[in-house]
Amino acid sequence: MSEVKILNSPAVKNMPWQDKPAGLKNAPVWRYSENPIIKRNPIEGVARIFNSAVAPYEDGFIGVFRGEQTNGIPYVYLGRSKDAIHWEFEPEKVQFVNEKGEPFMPNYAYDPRLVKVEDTYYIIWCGDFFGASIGMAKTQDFKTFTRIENPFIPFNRNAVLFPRKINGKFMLLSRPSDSGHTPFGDIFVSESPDMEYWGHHRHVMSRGSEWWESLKIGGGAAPIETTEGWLLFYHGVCGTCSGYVYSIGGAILDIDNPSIVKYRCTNFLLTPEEEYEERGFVPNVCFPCATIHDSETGRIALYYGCADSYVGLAFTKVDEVVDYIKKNSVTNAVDTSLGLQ
Ligand code: BMA
Repeated sequence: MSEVKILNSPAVKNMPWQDKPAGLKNAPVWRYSENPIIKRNPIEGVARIFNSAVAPYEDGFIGVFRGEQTNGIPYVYLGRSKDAIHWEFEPEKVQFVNEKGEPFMPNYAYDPRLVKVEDTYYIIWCGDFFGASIGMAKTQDFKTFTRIENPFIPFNRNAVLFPRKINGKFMLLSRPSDSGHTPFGDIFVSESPDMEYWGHHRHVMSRGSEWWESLKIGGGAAPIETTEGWLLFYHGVCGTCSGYVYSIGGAILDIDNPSIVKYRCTNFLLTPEEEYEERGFVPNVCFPCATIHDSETGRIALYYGCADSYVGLAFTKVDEVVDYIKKNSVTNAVDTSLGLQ
């Protein structure tokens, strides 16, 4: 095994973990035996929680959760946990305000990500800005959630922030789209000096290199900084005669120029195969949104939505997963370029 290390990330006390089961085949990513960790009807007025993001906070963990309300509209709910497995949710949805502190609620919000950059936590979601688009807010205390400018005009359905500035700029992965169940999509990266003005857009990687990701791809968890580059867990979608199938893929991006893909795993890392992934509100969905990772041990816990119905947890180790991605890497000239055209 190589000596790949997680960089610029603290050790995590109470890291959620389960050892690799004997006889695991294929990618070195294994499910938590008690999955799903969040089941149906978790909050009064919320039928399902899935596609959600968590982070270490104070002496435990905090998360922003996609709660599908009983009126069918998705919103963001806050949850806290001591062990990152058992979660307690606030009964009310997150109350967003504008810069003046006045209520400023999105019409709806789904697939939230939670990323700490320096001393601020950013929440990024898909919402409505005259069509599907990216919404953002910031908080330092998880009491006040202040909206910041929408980074892009419509349509864009999937955005993930890097956990530190690169060359002095905030960096955001996103997937330009249409407003429906978009049947296409590649990952791009954009940079900003201030989290308000976004530009220098670059193409990162395209759908289509493998069958399991032949329709569209999108950023998943915030990239993890490692000695080999940014480790990205993303989702890849293929179309079948009974609908889309969402799997989890892995790639490693260049540390200073993340539009350059150094390695891209030709195999999926996880694909729907358990009952809670294959059966639900939308069947056959594994949708990664966050990791908790411990720089001391290299352990990674991956949080993913299951069948638009539950939250699942899977584990891997940074050295094993990076080795697997490198060993099974297939890139093309578009992936490995700076992404200008
Ligand atoms: C995508 C997003 C996800 C969802 C997936 C499968 O377009 O809307 O929230 O998990 O479809 O339904």
